[in-house]
Amino acid sequence: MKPEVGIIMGSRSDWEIMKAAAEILKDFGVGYEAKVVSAHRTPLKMMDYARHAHERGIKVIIAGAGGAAHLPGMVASLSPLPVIGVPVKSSNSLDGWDSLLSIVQMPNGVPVATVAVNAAKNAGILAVQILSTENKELINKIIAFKDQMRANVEQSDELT
Ligand code: RP5
Repeated sequence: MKPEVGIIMGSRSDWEIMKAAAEILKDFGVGYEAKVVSAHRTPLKMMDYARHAHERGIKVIIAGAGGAAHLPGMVASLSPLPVIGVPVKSSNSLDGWDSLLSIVQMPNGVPVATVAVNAAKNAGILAVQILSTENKELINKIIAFKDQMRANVEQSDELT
C-alpha cells in the first residue's frame, strides 16, 4: 500500500509507544512508513525527510520523541505537511513533561498538533481524520469507529 502517513521517531526505543499509531493506521487500511529520524543524532536526514516527504505522496507526518523533543517542531518548520506530535515518556524523560512542553509550545506560525503523552494511537486516529476530509470511504470508517466506541461504553456503563 502506498504510504500516505509518515511515522518518524527520534530513536528505535520510541517504537514501543509509536507502534500504536502504525496499528491504528493498519486497522483503517491507510498506508504508512515508519522510520527513525533523529533531530539531534541525524539532523541532516531529518531535514531531508521533512523537506521532501510531500513530494513522495506523504500527506501527514506523525513525529514522536522523548526528552528534549525537537523532532516534531523542527519537521513542522521545514515541511508543508500537517505534523502531529507525540510526546514520548522515554528513559531520559522527566515524567513526559519535558517532551510534552517542547512539542506543544510552538511559536505562532509553526503548529504541531500535539496529542497526550504516549498517545500514539490518538495520533494515528487524527491522521486518519485529516485524510478522511478528502476520502468518503475513510470518513465512513471514522463514523463507524465512533459508533462502535459509543456502543462499547453504553453496553458497560452500569457499575456494581
Ligand atoms: C529522544 O531521546 C528519543 O526520541 C528517545 O525518546 C529518547 C531516548 O533515546 P535513546 O537513548 O533510547 O536512543 O531523542
